[in-house]
Amino acid sequence: MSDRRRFLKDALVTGTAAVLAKPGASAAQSAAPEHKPAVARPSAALAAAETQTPSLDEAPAPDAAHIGNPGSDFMVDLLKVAGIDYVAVMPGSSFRGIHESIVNYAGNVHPQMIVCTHEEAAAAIAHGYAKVAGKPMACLVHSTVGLQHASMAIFNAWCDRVPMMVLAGNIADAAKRRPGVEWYHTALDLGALVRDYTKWDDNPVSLQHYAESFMRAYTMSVTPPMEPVLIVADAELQEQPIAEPHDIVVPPLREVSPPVASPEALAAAAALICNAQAPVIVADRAVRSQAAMDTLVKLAESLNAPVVDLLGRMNFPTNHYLNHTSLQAKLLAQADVIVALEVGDVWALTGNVPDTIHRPSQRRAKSDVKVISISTAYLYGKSNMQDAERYFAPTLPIAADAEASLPGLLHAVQTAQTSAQRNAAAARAQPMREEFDKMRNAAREAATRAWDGSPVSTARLSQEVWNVIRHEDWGLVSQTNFLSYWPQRLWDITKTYQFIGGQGGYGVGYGAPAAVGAALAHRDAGRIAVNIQTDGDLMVLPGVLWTAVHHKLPLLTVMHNNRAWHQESMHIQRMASRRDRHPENGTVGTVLNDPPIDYAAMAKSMGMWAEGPISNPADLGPALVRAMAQVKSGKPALIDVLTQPR
Ligand SMILES: Cc1ncc(C[n+]2csc(CCOP(=O)(O)OP(=O)(O)O)c2C)c(N)n1
Ligand SMILES: [Mg+2]
Repeated sequence: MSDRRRFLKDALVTGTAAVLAKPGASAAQSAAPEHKPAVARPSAALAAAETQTPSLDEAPAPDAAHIGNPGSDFMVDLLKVAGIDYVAVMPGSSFRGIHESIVNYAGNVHPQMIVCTHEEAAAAIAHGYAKVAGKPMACLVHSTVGLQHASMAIFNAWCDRVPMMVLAGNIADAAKRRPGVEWYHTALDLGALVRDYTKWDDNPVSLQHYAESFMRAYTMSVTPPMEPVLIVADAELQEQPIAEPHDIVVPPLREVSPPVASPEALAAAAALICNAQAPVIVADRAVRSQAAMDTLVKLAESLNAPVVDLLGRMNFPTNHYLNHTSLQAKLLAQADVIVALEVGDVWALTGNVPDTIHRPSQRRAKSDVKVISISTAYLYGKSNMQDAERYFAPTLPIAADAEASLPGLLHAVQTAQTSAQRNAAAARAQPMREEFDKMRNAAREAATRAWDGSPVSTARLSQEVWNVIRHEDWGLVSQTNFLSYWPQRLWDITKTYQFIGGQGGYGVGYGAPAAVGAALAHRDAGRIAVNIQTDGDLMVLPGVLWTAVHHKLPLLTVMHNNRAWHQESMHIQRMASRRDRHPENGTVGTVLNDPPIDYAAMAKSMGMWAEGPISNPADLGPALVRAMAQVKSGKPALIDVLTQPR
């Protein structure tokens, strides 16, 4: 075993400080690939063209191949130590050192490259992956140009409180930049491009600095509130041999315990909750694990309190009699105590600003309602991006991670409850069950209304998809706000991994790549993934279909193809109606039907099995069965369905 491999194994097994041993010339050779490179070597001509140099003399010097023990091998070791299995990449020469190290030094496993056709896709894939895998992946971006492309997806992940390691190449030393492109692909302060929506970033100037900053960044990213972080990997650091390997100390990777609510705060919360006549629990980005979902179920059951799932995460089983999400407005209006768990917009639980001409603030809750808010929002925030929502002072604000605080909250409630309160809670069970049954039946009834309609209704589409996945181990990897939440209203979604929430920052273009990232994590867990995919979203980054095929992901994509950015049609119609001018012109600039897009042909062109467009709802079930056969054999498939707007 080479010294380097031993270092890595020690660090992985013990997590303790390790000193990088210097491999000599022979050791450098023993770090040669265990696996053949996954990509063909570029020709000198290609390399020169990529760097836009006028002469082949400027192509990478052959001696680059003989630099043993390059810094980028060490950078890849750090990814291994952090347990990062995948790095999403669109190639770019500012990180060619790391790219080559992943391919040849790591053999393209742990980490493996996920090949992307756009950096925004790379970051959004990492976003979707983290929400299923429960750990971050990395994306590697090409300095100024790559980071700007990735920025939209980093923003979504930041709004969504999702961890991600963004690594960006750069060439700090001006004297080492070749004339031309390398100057454009360097920034003095690269992190400034995304600093408004990353938790932390650094631009290390030595490998020791890199190691420490990498560990600091990783630790901050995975500590609630979880957020993307950026490390700039200087090209010189990547490409030069490590000068004094003995002197480099890899700091240990230590998990930080998340902030937990104090027993006093939880006792105060429990007293309010147990006294309530009409308590309501509202969960948003609260639940990350099945254990937390199970604890939330126990908490709700011990109170027989209805739960409103705002679906930032999959917080509460859809088939549980206390899931009263559809009754949100009525419940919040009647509540005397609201328990808000990682709710992004706590103000909106008691107030509203309607989309009317004067936008008056309105009250939607009782004037004396007591609000308990457990949230990491009290611990972290940035100024520029206005994700904080309107200021609200709850009765009892608790600065803590809801998931980590749930066991304590359950315990506090069970301890505080008097027998009279227990009896009052027990008496709520039957009415809650009846209300739940009424709600589910009403949803089924509503779903049948446009059952045979063509184009296909979103309810029918959702039900047909449910029919083909319900007996599999599956995960829904799309947003359901575009579907009037039909999956939540009709399906039994009982595991936290079966739904991943939304974009975070409502940036369109997240859906398709996040589905691919989530499908990657589901595949590793032996599950299939299903994505009900809107058309406007797919057109932002259609290249992710290729990535899904390239990496053989078991992902069923069902197009919700309403041939429109339909939400925007509605906005223009609303404007025109308000101004008393031609609402029928609301489709100008908001539809995707001239020419119509053939998504099946698009998918096939990238090697994906596909059918459609389907407009007769009776054809949908059999097509889905055929598509599922593909997916179950480990390949992605797409069905294009012409749908009604929502
Ligand atoms: C990056 C970005 N650009 C534009 C918008 C505005 N926008 C919100 S919804 C939407 C339409 C999305 O179309 P589609 O995905 O087909 O969903 P549909 O509205 O048709 O249900 C657009 C363009 C946005 N949210 N994000
Ligand atoms: Mg659409």
